[in-house]
Amino acid sequence: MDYILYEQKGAYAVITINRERALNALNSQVLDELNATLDAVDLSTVRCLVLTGAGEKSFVAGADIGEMSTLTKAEGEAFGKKGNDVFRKLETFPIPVIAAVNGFALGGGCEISMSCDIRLCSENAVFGQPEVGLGITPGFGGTQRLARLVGPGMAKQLIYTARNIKAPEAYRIGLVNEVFKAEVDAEGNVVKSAKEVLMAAAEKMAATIAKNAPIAVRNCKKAINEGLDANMDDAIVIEEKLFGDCFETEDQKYGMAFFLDKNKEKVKAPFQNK
Ligand code: CO8
Repeated sequence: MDYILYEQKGAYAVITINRERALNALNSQVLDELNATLDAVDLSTVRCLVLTGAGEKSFVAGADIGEMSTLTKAEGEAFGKKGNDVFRKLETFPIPVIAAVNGFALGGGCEISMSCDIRLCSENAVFGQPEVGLGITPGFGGTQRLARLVGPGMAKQLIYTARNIKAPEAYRIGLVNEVFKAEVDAEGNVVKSAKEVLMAAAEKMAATIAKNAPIAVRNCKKAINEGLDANMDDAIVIEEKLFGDCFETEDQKYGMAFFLDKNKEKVKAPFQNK
């Protein structure tokens, strides 16, 4: 792989989009490699993913403008589909994906972060959908996911104006869950960069998620995702089925037996993904 780094760290893995010279912009090759990386994740051992961009400056500065600049209508639609297919794979990936947004998340960068389950960012993060300034629409799901995440009024304002927003505003409108600052000492020297603090927090969260019963976590993701696309009567049935599905798993039997055990001196053993 030229543009994707993959590192498994115990029960979670970190995927890094590694095209720092172009601020990790998404060209066809990056999208193909990301697709192949997701296909190769060992779901028998990996229980959560963290997605980030290489370097301190940019998560993903969008789809590759150079590559898009000469596309025909048909090629534009095909490029949109390529991105959408990978982003949808991320969104419906069986295990949770945390976006660790380290800087620019513009256009396709904002869109890929919105395909993840959870967004955390560094204090230098900048989000936006600048597409209408380039003569196109947000074509990797931005018109759909931004409206669902922050509401149609705010999404329309951001998309129509093409205005970028900084981390505190992204936090205020609910686009990110938490913003991480650099650690400085008493003299004001940076001890840990915002990216380092962000990655530590994202990986800690991934490890925490990975400790919980894997089948239950996967079913929660499915229930939330599929339920949000349904009316409440259907959504509650989706939840019931996925709830019922957890029973008779070894992890459910073990998790409940451990709680009910009156003699809990022993340490809780890890869940088995069974
Ligand atoms: N595509 C290609 N190259 C890029 C991109 C990009 N999106 N963003 C940055 N780069 C490259 C620059 O060209 C530059 O390369 P070089 O050194 O060879 O000249 C390098 O990265 C560094 O960038 P800058 O020198 O511009 O760095 P600055 O710090 O001055 O500026 C910015 C940083 C503000 C992030 C600036 O680079 C910028 O505005 N980038 C473009 C942001 C943008 O508009 N993104 C949205 C793109 S459109 C999109 O994502 C559509 C998604 C849906 C596609 C649907 C398909 C049909």
